[in-house]
Amino acid sequence: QRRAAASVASSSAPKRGSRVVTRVAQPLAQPGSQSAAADASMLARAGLPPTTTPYDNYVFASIREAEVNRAMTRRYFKDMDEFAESDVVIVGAGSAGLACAYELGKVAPHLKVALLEQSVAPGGGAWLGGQLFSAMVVRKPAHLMLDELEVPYEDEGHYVVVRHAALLTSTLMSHVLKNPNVKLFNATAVEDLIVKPDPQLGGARRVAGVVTNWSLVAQAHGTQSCMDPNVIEAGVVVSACGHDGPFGATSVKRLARLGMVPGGEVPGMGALDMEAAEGAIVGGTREVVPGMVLAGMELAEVDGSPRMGPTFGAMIVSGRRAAHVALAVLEK
Ligand code: 48N
Repeated sequence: QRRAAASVASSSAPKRGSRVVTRVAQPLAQPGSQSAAADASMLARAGLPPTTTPYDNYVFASIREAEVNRAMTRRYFKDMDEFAESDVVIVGAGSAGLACAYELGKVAPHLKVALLEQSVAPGGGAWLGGQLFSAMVVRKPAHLMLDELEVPYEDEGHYVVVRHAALLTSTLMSHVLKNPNVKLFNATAVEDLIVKPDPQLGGARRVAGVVTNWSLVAQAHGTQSCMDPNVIEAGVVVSACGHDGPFGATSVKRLARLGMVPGGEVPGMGALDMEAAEGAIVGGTREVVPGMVLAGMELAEVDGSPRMGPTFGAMIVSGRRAAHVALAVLEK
């Protein structure tokens, strides 16, 4: 039926150069194929000459509402079941989290990666670039990732500029989401950590997963009875929650409250110093506590390293580096 519908639509398209004649193809006798009649009567009512587009008299295959429901919910709940135990949980789908998921998909595509993003849309600060000025600066040599992703840019010598931040972010995201072993759970907040004593560490505590909830529930805990959170067990957690916002630096704040941050206190990110900041973030990307790797700007919270403002090379490279650190943790 689908093929028949397509052939009806294509045969009604006028041949190039022919007099524009709108032949109302006989719509397939299918429930809901109202577009043909709608096209003709709408134009007649408006007294408009018939127009001809490749999409005139378009006929969809029929569908039932329950089919759409099941097509979505079956897959979502299957994913929740499958990713209840993930090799890697990445908290935050901003530039660092996405770059980490991308790198894992490249070097270890067999690993099950759950990517958790509290917003409805992933991307974090990279989605819009700095302050809605949509061009994105990436300092060399981090631009090599853009070559790999075939994202066009303008070369300014020691840095490059992507004309719209969303071009980089959406391209990176599409590569990540093509990997069948990566599942993005968006609108889903990590609101706590799973922490257990690790016999291999002489009983010292290790991060072993995350506690999640719908973001709106996580934000409304104070007003709602506690809607029970969900949990995901992980071989290693990579946290890239960024440095501000209602959910910013979630993991660092939780580690601090649990008394797990090495040195005991969280200095918070330093003032802006673009020149120094990016190297500090990439160089500092590491397993901060057993079972948890920090990447991107969340790391600045625990190291006190300076912020860099709207330049994104360090986020990309920190995320990629975090992937390799996470692999090393899994191999221990
Ligand atoms: O973009 P962010 O905030 O974080 P990064 O580290 O990926 O990139 C940082 C970058 O955007 C900058 O801040 C730039 C370079 N500016 C620096 C500066 O000097 O100001 O992405 C973090 C993502 C966001 O999408 C959040 O919504 C999400 O993580 N998130 C969470 N998702 C799930 N659960 C949480 N608890 C959570 N917390 C944050």
